[in-house]
Amino acid sequence: MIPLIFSPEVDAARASGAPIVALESTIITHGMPYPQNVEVARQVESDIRALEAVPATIAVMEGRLHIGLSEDQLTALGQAKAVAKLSRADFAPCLASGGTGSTTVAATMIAAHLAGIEVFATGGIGGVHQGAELSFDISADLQELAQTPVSVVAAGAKAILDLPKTLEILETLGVPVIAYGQDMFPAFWSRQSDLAAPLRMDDPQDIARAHRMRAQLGLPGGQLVANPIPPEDEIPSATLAPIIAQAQADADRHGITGKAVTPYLLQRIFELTKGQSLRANIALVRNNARLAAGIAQALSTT
Ligand code: PSU
Ligand code: MN
Repeated sequence: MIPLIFSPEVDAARASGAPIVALESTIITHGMPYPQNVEVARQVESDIRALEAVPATIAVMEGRLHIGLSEDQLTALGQAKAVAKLSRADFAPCLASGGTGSTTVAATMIAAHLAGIEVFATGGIGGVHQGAELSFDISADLQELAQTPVSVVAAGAKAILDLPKTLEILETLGVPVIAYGQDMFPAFWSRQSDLAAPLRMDDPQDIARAHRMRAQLGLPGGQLVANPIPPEDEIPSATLAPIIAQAQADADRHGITGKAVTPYLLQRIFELTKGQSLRANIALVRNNARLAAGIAQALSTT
C-alpha cells in the first residue's frame, strides 16, 4: 500500500471534482532561504485559492507521501535542515525507510499522477547543465516529462542551464514545449531567451485540450508550459549573464556536483544579486501558479 495522505482540503476537492494544482517542495527546502520560502509557499497557495482552485503541496514526511500540507507542516519543512531532495531515484527508498524529503519536479510529477492531479506549477524545471558534455549532468525532470502525464507550468528553464541543449533533449524525448503568450522560450528570470519555443499557445483552454489529446493518442508523458515572468519583475539577461558565469565558476572551483549543483547556483546567484534574483523568483512562481489554476479549471471542463 502506498502511504498516501491527502489534506482535508485536497480530499474535499477530489470528492467534488474541483480543480487541483500540485506544487513541489524542493523549491521550499533547497530553492529559497527561510523565512521567505515559507511565506512564498503560503502566498502561492492563496493565489491558487483566489482563482477557485485547490493547492496541493507535495512532500514526504516520516515515510508518508503528503498531498496537501497543513500550515504547520509547511513551516516545519521550510525550517528543517538537511531534508533529502527526492527525485525519481530516491523517492521509493525514502518512503520505504520512513524518511522525510522534499520532492523535485520529477518526484512531484510522480506523486501528482498517483493522486490524480494533472497540473503542477513550479518556478523552473531542471535541465541540461552547462558543461554537460563532460559532467553528463542532465536533470531527471526531463525524462519525467517524457513519461508521466502531468502538465508542468514553469518559467522556462533556469538561465544557469544550457538552454539549447535542454530544448534539444526535450525534443528528442517527445515532450511538447509550449510557450504561453509569446514566440520565444522564456529564460526564468528574463522573459526572453534567444531561442524560439517549439510551440506557442495563448489560451489555457488550448493547453488543456492538448493535454487531453496526448492521453487520447496513448502517448505517455506530460507537457512543459513555459510561462514568461511578468515584465515588471524580470531581470534582463544581459545583467544576469556575468553573475551566472561567476556562480558557475564558483561551483566548479568548489567541486560541487550532483544534486548539490542547482541549490548551490541558486544560493550563489541570490548572494551576487543581493536578493534581486529571489524577488524575481517569487514573482514568477506566483505567475505560474495562476496560469496553472487556469489550466486546471479548463481541464475540469474538457
Ligand atoms: N528551479 C528553481 N528552484 C528550485 C528548483 C528548480 O527555481 O529549487 C529545483 C526543482 O525541484 C527541480 C530541481 O526539479 O531543482 C532540479 O534539480 P536537479 O537539477 O538536481 O535535477
Ligand atoms: Mn543534476
